[in-house]
Amino acid sequence: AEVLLEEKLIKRSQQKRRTSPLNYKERLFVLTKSRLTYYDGKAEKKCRRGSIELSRIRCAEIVKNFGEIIPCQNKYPFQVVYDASTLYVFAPSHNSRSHWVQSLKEEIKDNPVVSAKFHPQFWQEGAWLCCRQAEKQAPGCEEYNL
Ligand code: 4IP
Ligand code: ZN
Repeated sequence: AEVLLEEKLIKRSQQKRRTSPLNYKERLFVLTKSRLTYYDGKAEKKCRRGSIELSRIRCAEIVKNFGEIIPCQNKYPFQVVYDASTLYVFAPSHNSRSHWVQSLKEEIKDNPVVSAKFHPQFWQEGAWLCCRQAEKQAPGCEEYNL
């Protein structure tokens, strides 16, 4: 498939299991018309670690940060919300993040699953920093605009 965007970015583990570690990994992100996929570029053979069907994405947006420490090298976070998960990705520059968020928004704009609301800040240590709700699936607290 045609590659719309491709760049080395850093991602936070999605912590899908209760026992999942919280860590940050550099991955090669590839956006096509149908999927957002990330690969381990350091592996001997480029190895696919995760892939999200664009039709399942409910929200793609920057993450607002008010001075919380970002424990990885890239300081420009954005979020990809799909199914019951949120993937946090960290871009190396404002520009890079804008490209990713704008491209994702363009590709998901006709998705029936797009959310009316979202959380503008991180889910961290058991609560949303934006609204302090302590339930991961709690409804978004800010209007989402594509
Ligand atoms: C892994 O930690 C990696 O961070 C995975 O990221 C991540 O999967 C796992 O989270 C997490 O447990 P270890 O490498 O230390 O085992 P990647 O797939 O990029 O390697 P995600 O879902 O974030 O891709 P869980 O919760 O999915 O298991
Ligand atoms: Zn919130």
